[in-house]
Amino acid sequence: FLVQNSLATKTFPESFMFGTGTAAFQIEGAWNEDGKGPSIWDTFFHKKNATENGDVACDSYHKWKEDVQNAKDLGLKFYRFSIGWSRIMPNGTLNSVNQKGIEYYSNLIKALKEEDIEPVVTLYHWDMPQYISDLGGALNVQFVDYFEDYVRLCYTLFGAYVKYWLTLNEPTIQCFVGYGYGVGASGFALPGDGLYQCSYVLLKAHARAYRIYDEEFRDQYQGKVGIVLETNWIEAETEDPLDLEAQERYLQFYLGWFANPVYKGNWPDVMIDRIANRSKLENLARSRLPAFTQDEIEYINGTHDFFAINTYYTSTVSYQEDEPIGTPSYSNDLSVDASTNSSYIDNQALRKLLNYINDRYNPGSIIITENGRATSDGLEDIERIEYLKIYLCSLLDTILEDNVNVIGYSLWSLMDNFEWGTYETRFGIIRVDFDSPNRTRTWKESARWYQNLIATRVLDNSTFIANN
Ligand code: PNW
Repeated sequence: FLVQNSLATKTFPESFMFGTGTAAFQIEGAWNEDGKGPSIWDTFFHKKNATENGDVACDSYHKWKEDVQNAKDLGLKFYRFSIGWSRIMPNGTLNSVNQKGIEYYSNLIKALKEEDIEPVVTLYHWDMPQYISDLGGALNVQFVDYFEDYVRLCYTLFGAYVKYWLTLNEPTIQCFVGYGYGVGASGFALPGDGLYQCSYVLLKAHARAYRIYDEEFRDQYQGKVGIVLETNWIEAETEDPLDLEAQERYLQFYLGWFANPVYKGNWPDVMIDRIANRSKLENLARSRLPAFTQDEIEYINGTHDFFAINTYYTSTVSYQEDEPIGTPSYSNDLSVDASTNSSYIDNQALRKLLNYINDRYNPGSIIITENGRATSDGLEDIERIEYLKIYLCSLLDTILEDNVNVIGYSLWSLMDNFEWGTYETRFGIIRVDFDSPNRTRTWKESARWYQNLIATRVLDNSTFIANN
């Protein structure tokens, strides 16, 4: 398809913030160094005896100065990274606090501040301390208390420097992978119950983290706190009302699952109703979706200072008959026919999604905390640049034409990293040589392109005509 000429050379507002993102487990390595305790992802790959694991990754535990230098040379306004809970609290609790781990993040944060790069800190990007998982992890509601202790320590230590806190990264995926379908840490395959219990506990944990900041730190530090949610844009296969209903149901089950409790109060009605009905038909005494009390609904509702969204692709959905009652699972509860083609780049996806979020949840401001695509190895990553142009063009239309208040964009990722099981899936704008003990970093074409975009704020699509 053609990118319209009218979209050539549009300018990002002066206040718009460009950044890149990473996550502790995916880049740090040094999995047991200087007192760090194991996280569930360390255990997961060690147990599997996988050939690939996060033991060294990009070795950012040792090479963080070079990473900060790259962030500076790119001209980033902010750098999103995560704190490894088990690096600063080896068993996840207050009886083990690791000074060396604290030093690592203090040094990183201070170096960023010195270069005028805003640290945007994810408190929890899936790497739960193993001991907390042994106690039940996100299936044990006491997780909320452990999380409180951890986040309070982070706010206390780093609150003077950090103005943007992200409580949880993509709880949806964590609940799917770790507690629903068991394909990642901690490996629980409980598709009809576990993932809902996980979501119940993680929402309470997020809300607690937000409230703690509000009550104990906000006056002093004036930072902002939010949760990072993720969804593809969901497109209906046709304009048929049944397909449109499937589209909306999917969005409610996927994005609304976490967004509704935080931005409106309680689970989406369609989830409450459908899961309750199916549970009844399964002869259960109560719904597999745990009920929030009125107090809990109010405690969780409003725990946001912005809407942080990760998005990568478009999925297409169409209507299907409800799955028969039998094996309880999220996907049977949802009962839509969905498919994703990750090589198709939809030039309207981001605009539609951002407008949907704005209309539905009215969050005041939106930050794109992840967007990007993987390419095969190499420095000439033209496909990445094409993808970025299309998504950023869509983003600019949203800001300039639709007046949606999107305040920042965090490209995933600063560098190639451990994509939760493989080093082949390369999301970085900087190449990492995983065969070299130095983990040598080399700028790709896209890094130079992004550097230029940040410097000029001008998105130039004139050289970009067609794709696919
Ligand atoms: C996100 N999906 O994960 C994570 O936040 C990152 O850690 C990860 O590296 C990045 O996206 C790239 O994959 C996702 O299946 C994993 O829809 C899977 C999905 C979405 C996001």
